[in-house]
Amino acid sequence: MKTLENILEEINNANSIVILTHENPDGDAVGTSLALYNSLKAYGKNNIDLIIPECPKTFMFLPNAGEIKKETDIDNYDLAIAIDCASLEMLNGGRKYFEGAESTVVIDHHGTNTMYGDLNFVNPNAPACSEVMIVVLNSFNMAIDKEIGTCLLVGIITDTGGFKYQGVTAETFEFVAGLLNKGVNVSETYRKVLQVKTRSAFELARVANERLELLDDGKIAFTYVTLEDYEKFGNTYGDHEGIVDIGRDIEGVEVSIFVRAVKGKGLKVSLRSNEKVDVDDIALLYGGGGHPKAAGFSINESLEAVKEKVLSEVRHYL
Ligand SMILES: [Mn+2]
Repeated sequence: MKTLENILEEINNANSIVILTHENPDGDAVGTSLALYNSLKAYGKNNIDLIIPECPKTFMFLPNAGEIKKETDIDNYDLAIAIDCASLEMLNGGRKYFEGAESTVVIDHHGTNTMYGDLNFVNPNAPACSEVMIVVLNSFNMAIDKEIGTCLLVGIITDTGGFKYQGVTAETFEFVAGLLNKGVNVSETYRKVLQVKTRSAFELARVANERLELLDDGKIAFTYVTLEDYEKFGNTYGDHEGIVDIGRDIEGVEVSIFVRAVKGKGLKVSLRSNEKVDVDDIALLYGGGGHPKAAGFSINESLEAVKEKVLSEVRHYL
């Protein structure tokens, strides 16, 4: 494919490369960007940085995760590659590196992607950016070994909720079969990223559980956590993962809404839907994005005001 040939040419021509991903990074963001980082290093690219300001602890077991940087003082990389990120705004802290780079590439799977790179390789049908990356690495003839495969698997299992979301395809299992053949340990990786919870994450989920309200005849689930909760339990990045699914998994719920406070950044609203509502339409109204059944946005207003607004939007679509 021409776009991929052009991307490889940019990689070959670049002396310095930076890899970036979206704010509040999840397993797909970290796993896919780390897979690319490890692949490009194996390819012989030594002057390369992977910048993730707030990397969740859960993913620190991945190969070379210790090399992830929070920031650098380089503002003019030859090439910036954004992974799993739908828009320039969502790069957040990474935006300055992207804007300062000589050339830019976007590799993603969000239907809401704004095509903000010089070159954009986006497949909205892929349930995880990791799947897009497998296609990219195969086309570059870059070998996927056990270590890189483990990074990619983390992306697939987190973005598909452990192979259970609607976006999963036969290809998803074919990709995973390929990773198994490379020696990737699926059950161990699955347990580490989807099942084991830190104590602080458990405490946060317990509070969210207690506060969960079922509204509109049980069609809408709503819950939230505050900055005080985070302080009380000593939570770190990523501890909220999975809380929004508590509501979605209750029988009869169509839309699950989870609001959490983010220090210095107002509120982050996560939306999950079962069948009737495409929640990315709602997220787009507030400058966010995502997928039809999983989306989110940030907003700087009081919890009560946000709750009222989001509920009225959801009711409109129900
Ligand atoms: Mn993703």
